[in-house]
Amino acid sequence: MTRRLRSLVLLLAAMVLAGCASADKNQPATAASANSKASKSGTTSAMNMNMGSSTVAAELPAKINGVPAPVPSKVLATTNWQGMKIEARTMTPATFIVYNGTTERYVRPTKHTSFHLMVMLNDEHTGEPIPYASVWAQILDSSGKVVYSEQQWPMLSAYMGPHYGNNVALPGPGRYKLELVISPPVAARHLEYAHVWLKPHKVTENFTWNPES
Ligand SMILES: [Cu+2]
Repeated sequence: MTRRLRSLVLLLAAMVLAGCASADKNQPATAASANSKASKSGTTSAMNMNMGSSTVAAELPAKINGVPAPVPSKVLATTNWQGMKIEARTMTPATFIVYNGTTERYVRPTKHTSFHLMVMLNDEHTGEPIPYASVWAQILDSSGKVVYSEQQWPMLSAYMGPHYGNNVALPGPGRYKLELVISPPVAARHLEYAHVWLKPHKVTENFTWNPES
């Protein structure tokens, strides 16, 4: 009798433990599926707001490895090329490290640096960054003179995600023209990316640079 009772208690304990464990395991999956259901159906907009952008923003720490988040200032261009979302924007000047496999070089902003140029290439359907492309950026002043012309580094950032960028020094405030040349990603592709981004693509956009604004 006592033996039976003990084994029953053990069995119950085991069931409770197993139940807890499986509940824990299931929780993220359940929450995730609820998330996707909510966002797909779009029935509860308040829920969507909570689970959407605000959640992402709340998850970002103020500092990562001692580095504070950069401050975005201005969108210079945004366009779509065969399902690739192209966005160029300025950020506060940034220090970054160019690592070539054996040596590393720090690139620091100077007093002439106007902003950190970031070009983001993302899949329009999934939002995933598109790597292995290359980006050349050229900036012309209002008289048509080239004041900046450089290849953008493929860059990694915890805050901004993978992007293409560089620090840019403009001669001063004024009206400028940004010209980007996006070259096709050099990579093997799954079939959903067949027949797209096969030739270099040019993006041209005018912008005004005013450091005070
Ligand atoms: Cu960057």
